[in-house]
Amino acid sequence: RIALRKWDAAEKIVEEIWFPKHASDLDNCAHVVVKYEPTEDPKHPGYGDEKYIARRAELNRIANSYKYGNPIPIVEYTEEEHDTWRQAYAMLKQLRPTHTCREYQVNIQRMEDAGVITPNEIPSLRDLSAYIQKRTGFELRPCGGLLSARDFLASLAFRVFQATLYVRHHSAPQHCPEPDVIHEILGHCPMFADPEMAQLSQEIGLLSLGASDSEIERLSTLYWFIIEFGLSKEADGTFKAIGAGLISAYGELQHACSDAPSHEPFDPEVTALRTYEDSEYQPVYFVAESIQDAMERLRKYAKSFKRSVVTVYNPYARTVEQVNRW
Ligand code: NLE
Ligand code: FE2
Repeated sequence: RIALRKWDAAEKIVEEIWFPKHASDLDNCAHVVVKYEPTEDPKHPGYGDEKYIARRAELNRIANSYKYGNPIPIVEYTEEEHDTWRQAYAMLKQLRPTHTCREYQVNIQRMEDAGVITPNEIPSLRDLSAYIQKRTGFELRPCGGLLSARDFLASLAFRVFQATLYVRHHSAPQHCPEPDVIHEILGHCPMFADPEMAQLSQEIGLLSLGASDSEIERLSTLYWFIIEFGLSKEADGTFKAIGAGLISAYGELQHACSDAPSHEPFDPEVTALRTYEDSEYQPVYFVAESIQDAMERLRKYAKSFKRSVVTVYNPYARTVEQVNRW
C-alpha cells in the first residue's frame, strides 16, 4: 500500500495519509511487527524451538491469506496446543471472581453457557466471532502476528478485531510476551462482548484514522494502558482488571491488583505520554473509575488532537466518512 501523508514542522498536513475507508480495505492493514517473535527474541519461551516456530509459521500463513468476507478458518489444533489452553484456562478461572471486572465475569459466563468458550479445547474463533457480533457488532479476523499500531487501531474503527491463531509455547501456559490465541479468547473476546468496551475500542480506532505518527503513538499507548493493562475501581474500592493482557496472564494479573506496583488514575493527558513494557510486567497500572469514565476522558482528550476532520462510522455500509471540523 502506498503511504501516506507528510507533515511539515508545524504538524500541518501537506499530503493526506492513506487509511481504510471500508471494512474490506482492512485487507491492506495486516502489517506484522516481528521483533517479539520466537525467531527474534531470545527471551521468548519458544526461542530456538524449531518445531514450534514451524507451527506458528503454518498458522500465520493461514491467517495472512485471509481476505475480507471469507469465513474464519477452522484450525485443527494439536493435542499439545489444547493442553496449553486447558492449563491456562484452569488457572485463570481461579482468579476470575477476585481479580477481574464485573463486565468480564458476566460476559465470559454467558459465553460458557452458550458453549462458545469451553475448558477442554481451544474454542473456535468462527463461533466466537458470530457470538460477539450478535452482542456488539464486533467481529474477529485472523492476523499473522503482532500488527503495526496503525493497522491494528484502524481495524477497531470498523469494529473488527484482528486476532492471532497460534498458541503460546507449551512451556509457559501462564504468560506470553506477545498476543496469542489464548490471550485473544480469554482476554479480549469477553470484553468485546461488552457494549461500552466495544464503543471505547472503536472510538480509539476512529481517532487513529489518518492520524500523525505521534498521535498514533499516543493512541496506542492509551490502548495499551486501558484495553490491554487497565484496571477499574469496583464499588468496594478494590482494583479489578479490565485489560485483556492482564486477564490472560496469571502472574501479571495477581501482580497488577496487588499493592506491589504503583497505581495511578487513568488520565489520557498523562497516560498517553508514558512508556510501556512489552515483555515484562508494567511499571505502573492505570485505574479507571469505570469503562464509561475512561471513554468520557478519552473523548475530552481527543478534542485536543490537531485534526481538520472527524471520522464517523457508517455501520450500514461499513464505511468511514469524514466530516469537516473547521
Ligand atoms: N502477556 C499477555 C498474556 O500472557 O496473555 C499477552 C499480552 C499481549 C499484549
Ligand atoms: Fe491484546
